Amino acid sequence: SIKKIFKATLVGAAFAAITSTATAETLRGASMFDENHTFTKTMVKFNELVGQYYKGDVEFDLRLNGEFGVEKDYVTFLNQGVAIDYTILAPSNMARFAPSIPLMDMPFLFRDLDHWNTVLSSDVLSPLEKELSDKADIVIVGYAGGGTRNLISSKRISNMDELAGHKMRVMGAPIQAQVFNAIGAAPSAIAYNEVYNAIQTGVVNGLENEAASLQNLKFYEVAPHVTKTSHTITVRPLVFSGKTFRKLPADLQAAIMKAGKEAGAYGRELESREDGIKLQQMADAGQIKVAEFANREKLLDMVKPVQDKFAASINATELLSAIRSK
Ligand code: MAV
Repeated sequence: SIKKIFKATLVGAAFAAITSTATAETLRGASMFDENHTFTKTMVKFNELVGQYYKGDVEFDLRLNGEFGVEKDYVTFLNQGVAIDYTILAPSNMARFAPSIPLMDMPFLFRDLDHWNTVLSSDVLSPLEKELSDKADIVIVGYAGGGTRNLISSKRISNMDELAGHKMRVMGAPIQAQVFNAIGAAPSAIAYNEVYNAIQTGVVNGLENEAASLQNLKFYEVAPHVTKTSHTITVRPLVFSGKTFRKLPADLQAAIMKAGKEAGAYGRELESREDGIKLQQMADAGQIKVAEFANREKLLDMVKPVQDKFAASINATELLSAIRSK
């Protein structure tokens, strides 16, 4: 609020007069969605918690509705330390900066929500966090996510025959295209903010996404068929630019780490609980038609060798077995 900023400025100015250093920190965040999406709610929660845990002055400037672009832009901004300071990112949108990070959101990585929860409440992913920090200068402060990704298409895709040659958009990481190729589809990497148009103009016939984002961005208007392949349970790190993070006072860094864990847990609980509810809401409103995929087990068998090969290529064979055996 203006009042709060004014107050913070006054306090800052008075203090600066004595020490000539202290001013209130303003941290800018970005969401591709409006205030109803779980990512936005998770970041709002994060802002509140940091405010509680930090004794000094901190302001948050969270920009919504893709004002700063989409995740592939955010990752560049965080890497360079420009435009924004924090956001929530799909690991598969960070591949350009840290090739191994998409391992954490490979399709068919998690057996079910219990497995996903166990992995995210362990520290098994820490080698990937380290690589992200070393190579991309991006710090993971918590884990949101918890949506289940399904096929979303303009035509019905409910079995292997209908999937064969199906033109669909995937996220930018090569492993995503490899997985969907392996199951017979024809994937192409398209920026998220171009997907709606690409479907409308027939460049592709669909995408894969989770209920929260399907509902928020209304992809169902051009792709009303949802096929429950349930191929991915999302892992969505809440991330900071290392360049910003290092400049912050130690007690603010500590508040961010604590708030990040808690806001992430809040977001995971919310999104995983609402996932089925949102699908039902869209079905009830006549926005989507939901079908089961006839051969889900078969997809799993086809994808496993692709996962193994990817893990081997990034020296993460042991890590992949550690995740699988959780
Ligand atoms: C969903 O909106 C989210 O999982 C988001 O993190 C991804 O970037 C997006 O899908 C996508 O498919 O690119």
